[in-house]
Amino acid sequence: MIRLKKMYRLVSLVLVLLLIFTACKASVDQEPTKDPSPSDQVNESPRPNESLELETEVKGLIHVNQVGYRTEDEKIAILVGEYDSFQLVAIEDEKETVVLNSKIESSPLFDVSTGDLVYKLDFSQVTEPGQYYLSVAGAGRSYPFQIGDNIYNDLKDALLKFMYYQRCGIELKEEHAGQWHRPECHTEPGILLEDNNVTMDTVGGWHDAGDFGKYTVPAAVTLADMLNSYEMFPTAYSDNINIPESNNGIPDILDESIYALDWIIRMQDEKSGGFYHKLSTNNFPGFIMPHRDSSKQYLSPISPTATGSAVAVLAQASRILSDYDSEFAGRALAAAEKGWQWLIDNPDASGFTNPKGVSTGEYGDANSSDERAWAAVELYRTTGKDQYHDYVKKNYKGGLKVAGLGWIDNGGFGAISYLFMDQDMQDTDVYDYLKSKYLEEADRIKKYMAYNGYNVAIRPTEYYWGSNMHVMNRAIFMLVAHLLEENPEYEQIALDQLHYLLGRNGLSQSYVSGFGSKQIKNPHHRPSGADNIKEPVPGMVAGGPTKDREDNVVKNSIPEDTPPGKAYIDAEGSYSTNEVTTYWNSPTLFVATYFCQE
Ligand code: G3I
Ligand code: 9MR
Ligand code: ZN
Repeated sequence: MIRLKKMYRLVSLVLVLLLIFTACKASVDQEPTKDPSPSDQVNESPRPNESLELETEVKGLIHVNQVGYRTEDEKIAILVGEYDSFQLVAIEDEKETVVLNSKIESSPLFDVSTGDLVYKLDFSQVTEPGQYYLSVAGAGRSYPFQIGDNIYNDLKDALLKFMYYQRCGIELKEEHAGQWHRPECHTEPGILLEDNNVTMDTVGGWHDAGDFGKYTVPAAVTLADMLNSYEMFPTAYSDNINIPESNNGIPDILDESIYALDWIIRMQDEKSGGFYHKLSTNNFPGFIMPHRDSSKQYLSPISPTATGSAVAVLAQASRILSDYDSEFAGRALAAAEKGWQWLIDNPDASGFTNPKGVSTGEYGDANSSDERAWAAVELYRTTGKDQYHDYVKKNYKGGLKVAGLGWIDNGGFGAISYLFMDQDMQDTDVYDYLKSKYLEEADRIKKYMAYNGYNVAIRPTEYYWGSNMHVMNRAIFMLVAHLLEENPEYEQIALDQLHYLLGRNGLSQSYVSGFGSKQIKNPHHRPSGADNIKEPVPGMVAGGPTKDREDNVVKNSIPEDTPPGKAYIDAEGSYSTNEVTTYWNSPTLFVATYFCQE
């Protein structure tokens, strides 16, 4: 029986490979063709009284951004399979009007990440604001979506408000949190794992994700995205997303950042200046509400990655906040410079691994050259001191890998900061090197896009745990490249990643709770799972499909031969595909904010 099973597997593997090869060959042989621009397509405006049979049900074959498209933007949907024509239907007061009836002329593309043969439906010429859907005879209809301006504003505010919902140590009052209000949690002092007689006031900060752990590096990476997006697009941020600090004269994104920065400062060891790696219970709790988690929280040892990333964001925060809160800005800089001294005193400190008896999130990373270089750039940009610039000039090639915008590799934050600091502070060699590396990587991503059926900027091999973070970090990367050297193609690639996240993907899944017709409903998020409220907390970005099948729910419910771009399940138990974290929201916030600017 087993031999038969193996034979079957082998045969099906060969068949699948053959299909992929022939289809790939087809798509590679066909130089990636430019989709016919709207003007090329045979677009007949519907003739009066034309009786078009419109599809009535969604069959999951027409993928759209389920929030919508801005009026002047390129508007493309992805269709799976070959069909004749498509109709764009306007919905107004329950009346449906066909506003575009177009032959499908785009060439097919085999998408390796999903196994789909896809066609592009281009309706960019339609700019009239309103509610629409697409209909393709035989392929059903799409989910509805908007065409309009400012259509990403609610998304932007919800992505930021999620950080508030992650706050630890305070009550989330109903006036701010609505139905997701909850009592204060984790108000006890942190206990030093290395010496249980020592406790520290480490109340505050954000729960990392679906768990209640508080981890310095991911918190710092989240803050870097938030502070970068504020530093680059300050006018796009409001003071009224209804958090306790709203309408205090400080943009809410900075108020929310201060809540986490204040906690990061508390994670500093008074004596040595190093930053503790995390504060968590020794094991993950069950699916309970935060205020029900009464287990002791322990401070795991100081680490170079925690210290480097904390120093970096505290130095950056100090320069941004100096006009708003000079006392806090001063405290942040003092902590940053003290932390830098720990880095200098501990050049060979080993990377963090979970101590014995601790099984919560590890965020293990043996290489702190990126965090150290990032810290030096931010300290230099804020203070102008040569000692920091000297470090950068010695270490930029190894430390500031431009693509690193995640919790493991984060030298890219240092590269961005260096590239955008005042010109008179920059060393020409460093600047020229970083800029050329940056644009080289942007062009690599651009080239790859021609071969990807869903215009998503990660390869089939890059669907790791938290793949949506990698997608949105590529979007940040392309926006920064566009800001470095204006290129509308770079900007479009960034927008395509937002389209992907909001439903234009192989599963027609909107990966953001509260947004889109097929939005995530069962995130691996303890408060959403234990609050007896049907709707999850809104504005949360799920990790997304992964190729590595790292939880039992995925293993037991998704067939092994599922292509990486479809290996996702909207199930509470799937923490490797359906958890949420502050540092998956923060890059999405950066990108959404860019496209909300007036
Ligand atoms: O980077 C390597 C890549 O080089 C290699 O080719 C690939 C092999 O597939 O693995 C990649 O490493 C992955 C790593 O994330 C970086 O992407 C690992 O497979 C993957 O297991 C690891 O997952 C991390 C996960 O914790 C388990 O450690 C996620 O990034 C990280 O977001 C997640 O973080 C958890 C916290 O521990 C606890 N709180 C929730 C949070 C989100 O789930
Ligand atoms: O809830 C935990 C989630 O935050 C982590 O990302 C994940 C992997 O470390 O672990 C989750 O906790 C599970 C634990 O690992 C195994 N027992 C079930 C726990 C809840 O799903
Ligand atoms: Zn808490």
